[in-house]
Amino acid sequence: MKYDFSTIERKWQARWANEETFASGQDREKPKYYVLDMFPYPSGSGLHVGHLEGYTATDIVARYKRCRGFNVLHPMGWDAFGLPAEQFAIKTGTHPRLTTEVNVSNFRETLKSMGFSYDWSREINTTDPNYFKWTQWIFLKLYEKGLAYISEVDVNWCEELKVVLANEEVDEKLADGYTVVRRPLRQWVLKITAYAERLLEDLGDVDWPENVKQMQRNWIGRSEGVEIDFELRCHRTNLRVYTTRPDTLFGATYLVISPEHPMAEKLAIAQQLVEVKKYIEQARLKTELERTGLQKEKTGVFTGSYAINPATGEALPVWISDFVLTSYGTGAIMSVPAHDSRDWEFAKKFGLPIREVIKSPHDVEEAVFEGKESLCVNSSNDEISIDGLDFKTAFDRMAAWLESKGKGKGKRKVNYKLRDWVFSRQRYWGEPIPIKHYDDGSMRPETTLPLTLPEVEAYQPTSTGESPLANIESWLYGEDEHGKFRRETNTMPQWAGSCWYYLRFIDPQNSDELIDPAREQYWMNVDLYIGGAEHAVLHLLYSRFWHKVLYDLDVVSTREPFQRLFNQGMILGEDNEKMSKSRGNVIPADHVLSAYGADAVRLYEMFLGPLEQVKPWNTNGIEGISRFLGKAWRLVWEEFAETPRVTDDKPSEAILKRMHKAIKKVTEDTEQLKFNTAISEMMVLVNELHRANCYSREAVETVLVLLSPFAPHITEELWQTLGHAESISGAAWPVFDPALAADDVLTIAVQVNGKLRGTFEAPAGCAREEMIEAAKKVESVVKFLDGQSIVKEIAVPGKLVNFAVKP
Ligand code: ANZ
Repeated sequence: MKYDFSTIERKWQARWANEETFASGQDREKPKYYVLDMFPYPSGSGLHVGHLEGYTATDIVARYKRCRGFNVLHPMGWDAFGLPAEQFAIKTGTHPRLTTEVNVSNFRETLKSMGFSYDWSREINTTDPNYFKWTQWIFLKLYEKGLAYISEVDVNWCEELKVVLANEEVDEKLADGYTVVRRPLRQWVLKITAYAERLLEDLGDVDWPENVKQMQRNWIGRSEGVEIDFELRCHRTNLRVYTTRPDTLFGATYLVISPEHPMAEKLAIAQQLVEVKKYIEQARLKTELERTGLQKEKTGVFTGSYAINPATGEALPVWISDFVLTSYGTGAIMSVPAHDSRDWEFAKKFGLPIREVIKSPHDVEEAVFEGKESLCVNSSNDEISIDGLDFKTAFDRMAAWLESKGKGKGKRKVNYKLRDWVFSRQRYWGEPIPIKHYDDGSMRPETTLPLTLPEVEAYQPTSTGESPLANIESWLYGEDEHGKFRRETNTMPQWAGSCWYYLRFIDPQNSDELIDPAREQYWMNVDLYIGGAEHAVLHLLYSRFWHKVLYDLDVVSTREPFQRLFNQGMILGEDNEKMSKSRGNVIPADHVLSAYGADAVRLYEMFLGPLEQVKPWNTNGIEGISRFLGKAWRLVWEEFAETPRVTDDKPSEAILKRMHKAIKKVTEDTEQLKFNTAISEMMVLVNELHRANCYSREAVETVLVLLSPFAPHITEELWQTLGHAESISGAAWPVFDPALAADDVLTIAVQVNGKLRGTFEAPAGCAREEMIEAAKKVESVVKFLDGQSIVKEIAVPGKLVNFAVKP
């Protein structure tokens, strides 16, 4: 019988679908395992081989865990709101719903032809009103808790197109020659900052890659510092700065405020006013990155005003510069040019004094010294001295002194870089925000959810920057017992739907609740979440935030949603570049699937290298995998045979040992997601069985079960050939016998100058260096080596070690 992958794969895919082989069980006695993919945005260009990497990995885990007796939840769905479908609609008038439907069905088709063991009865789509009803419900909970509010926020406004751009679109539009400015607009904002501390703290409870945790920590950006009030000369108010280095206060030689600081214009003295106004206007036209990029030459303008340094009593000039951010700290800083590089550059450019207050290894006029490990100098006045103190002690002393000073000159303050989350988009293709605005200025939640999208004529935003919903009067206006109202026209960002989808998979059809508590308690947390590193910050932070809100509402019982996270490394094109349409190096999944079949593609994706590594695709490499599948097939079928070649003989002792070693290796590697080495172990085993002419049922069936999570179709077919009526996906995972799996122990002789002086035991396959090290420690050998110098070391693996020595 020949191996015909396409017939076999189609046969089993149909069978799995008909029999709902992978529906998660209702048996709550069983331990559960929830393994989740980052669900895709169904784009028009379809799936490429890179997308399949993570999905193959989770599928192997799902199938492996089923064989180990777990009740497995392995679902798939679509993150289907978003810009591309909307932009296509603007260009062609096609309703985004239609585009989405077509794309979803292509995606689903490809995933099914990969043989992924999803429980398709749980498929969800974020654009389905039955789904987004609950996204809107969560929004209203946030609103009730005061975690959703309206604020004036700067948006990216494109002057020519008269639309608000998403951050992702800004570069593209600038490249096309459009003007983009920042302009304040009324926006919904979510108070994620209220959860900053918990978002940081609970990172301690999850099993995530350290680099992802670190990225989250950096994004949240907690810092401990002091707010210090500087008395302004000729003004009745103080200027409050935020510093993480109160230990450097004696070295503060000028102050800088951001161009948007409320005092900016007020501090400008008459002679400086024109220049100050000009500077503020210019800053408004720059993006945040343009302002804060480290390479950027510092710019600034002097206000003409002065403020008193509380430590030195000196009057410090107050400047305005755009490297100080409005939205961080107090939007004002004390500059210590000797010990902060931005301040140093600024001082050099504008000729401001530089004063060393941390002992520096070089002249601070020549270069900045940012080191914290040095001690304080030049830092004393009549009331306090911190000279000779280290950072931590000096920090505490200064903070305490400032706090104790008359009226409190300073106050300890924890700050976060994290900003509240701007949550509204001026778009059609998103979840409508379910809020009604009444004529008297009050707001009320929509009473019936879901609030669905009306049909519109055109998908273009209005010229005032509102979403196209603002043009649909029949939808927009209404009246109820509270009076006349206008609906909110903003929609939610694409992040919204993906913030909580992992919960809905647990109870996708529930129309009364977001999730049934008993189901939630059984299935949560997600045990393993695999996806791209590009989601290391925002998606994971946003969903952790919502999860914590739901936890506070008693909707979920766990503090964190995703217990273990794994980022797969990207698969590059054959040219070693990131796959992209513009480079023309994309390898569509469908092409390789029809040429080589799902089992070969699955194995090949995993055999490319360690899952976490970035690696290039190489179509030639699949050939080797196809040959391996042919060899696996021939364990059961000789090419022209009409009956399988499998016998009921007991495998030889040597084969049994080989087999149990393989079971051990494949099991351990699979647990650790080391699929490439698990596959090579199976390759070796299959070769050895052929070499030994071993077609014993016991050995062959072991290979089939081990291989089944990786190559489910071929193994399912051969399993059936061997007389099994039930799917191999339910077969018990083989258990290794530690005695058989253990390395053989050999007795090694130790000679000194050719004379036998002792022996020791070592595992077969022990490396030369290890043998030599062990030989030197054998008690009876030691005295013959003592005081001698070894001129030569000889190790014969598995047999002996000989030392040639001279006195
Ligand atoms: C004096 C000083 C001396 C500072 C020194 C640093 C080093 P993190 O750790 O990121 O919180 N800063 C404060 N507010 C700012 C703003 N709105 N825009 C730009 N910079 C701002 O950083 C806090 C430090 O960044 C603060 O401590 C302040 O500079 C600056 F040797 O104050 B520091």
